[in-house]
Amino acid sequence: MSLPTIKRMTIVPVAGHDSFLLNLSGGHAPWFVRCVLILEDNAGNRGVGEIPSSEGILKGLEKCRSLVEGTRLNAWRRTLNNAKKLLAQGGPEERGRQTFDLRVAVHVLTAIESALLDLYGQAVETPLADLLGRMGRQRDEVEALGYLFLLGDPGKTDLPYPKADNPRDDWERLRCQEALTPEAVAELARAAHERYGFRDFKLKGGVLQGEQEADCIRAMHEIFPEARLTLDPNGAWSLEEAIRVLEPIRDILSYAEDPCGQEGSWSGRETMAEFKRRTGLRTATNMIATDFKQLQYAAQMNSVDIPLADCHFWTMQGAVMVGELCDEWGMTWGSHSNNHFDISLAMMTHVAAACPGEITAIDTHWIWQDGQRLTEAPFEIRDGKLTVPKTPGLGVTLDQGKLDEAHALYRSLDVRARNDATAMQYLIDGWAFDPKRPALVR
Ligand code: GKR
Ligand code: MG
Repeated sequence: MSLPTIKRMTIVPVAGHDSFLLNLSGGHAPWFVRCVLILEDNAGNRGVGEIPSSEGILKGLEKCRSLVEGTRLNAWRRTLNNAKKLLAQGGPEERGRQTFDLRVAVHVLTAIESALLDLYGQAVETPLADLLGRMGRQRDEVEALGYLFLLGDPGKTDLPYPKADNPRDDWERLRCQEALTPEAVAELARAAHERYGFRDFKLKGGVLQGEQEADCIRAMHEIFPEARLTLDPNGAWSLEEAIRVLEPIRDILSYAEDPCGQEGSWSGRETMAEFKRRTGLRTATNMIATDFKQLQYAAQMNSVDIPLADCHFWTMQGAVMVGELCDEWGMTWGSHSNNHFDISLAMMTHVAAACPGEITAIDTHWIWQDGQRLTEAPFEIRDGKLTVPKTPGLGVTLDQGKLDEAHALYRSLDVRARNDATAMQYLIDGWAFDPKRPALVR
């Protein structure tokens, strides 16, 4: 069967609004930037992909243009392979020590892969989840966790953070104001549960002293005793600190996400293995097993139980491969996230749907962005779950007007990549990132 040809590739950097979310890297700016890739074929269909944005990523996509335009959809694997080889010429890249991944090539490849598979799925009338992995779709619903953050007071800055002028519910009100205490975090959990029905929660740590963050977990456990809870300081604590902070709450913690990391002459995979051995707690990571080589060593060393294989930095097929390995090796697959629009939400849903075996509730920042959109009907989280569509491809329709608005916002800003230090400097004069010190501990 001869499938359509890719006629045009369009790269659209976009921006959206964000609250004052705190993490080890500082405080989120009032905006986040993403990049949307659109491929149009000569049958008039559009395929899309969404990834983080940076100057490097935009250049990387541009570099691949001639390898994508003019190719047939039948050859989507070859097209991806060619792009991968070209991008590899840039040499090895590092994820960096920030909470987010700084690599270029893998993100670029994922955008192309998503848009190609979206188009291919439309051409062969098959949903993307059914095309992924060795076995295709494994489930029709994907569980998400309530991903909570400690929040800075927007009133302490002169930055245009979103205001909840007519909040629809407590969640819309609370996500715009300071939350730095166990009580405030418990309120966020309650409000998120009421709106989205989450059963499990994650708290982003690396902000307060570890013991104070453990108290936030205790407060969440008080109101949701059945919930699977986790805390993620992005490796901010030393091994001894991680043990001191988390041992007392081990019975209410489902797993610990990157409790420690690289330290002196020890690698992050070594400290995490030691942490697991000494506490008996399960561990998750999006920092020390971020490619197949690292995953191999993490598995050999027994450092990690739950690799959080975010499709944006594993590729969609790569993330499902991790899911397949987890299933074979007796590990648990999960997905990490960063701020994202609804195209990414769809990508993550399809990927999670194709991972075999028992997976853990996926991370998503969507609840912080809910109300903004680039597609006509964003997937919804109901009863803590996302429904995997049965429609061909990614199952989303781009809303051109919304895309144009988000692009106009991007152009109006001089923000070209994520930077959490600037907002943080409103709270602490001269604040600078330190991978080993929680953001508010200075
Ligand atoms: O959005 O501030 C954030 C998170 O800290 C993000 O950058 C992390 O990559 O969600 C992430 C994580 O699980 O480490
Ligand atoms: Mg993490």
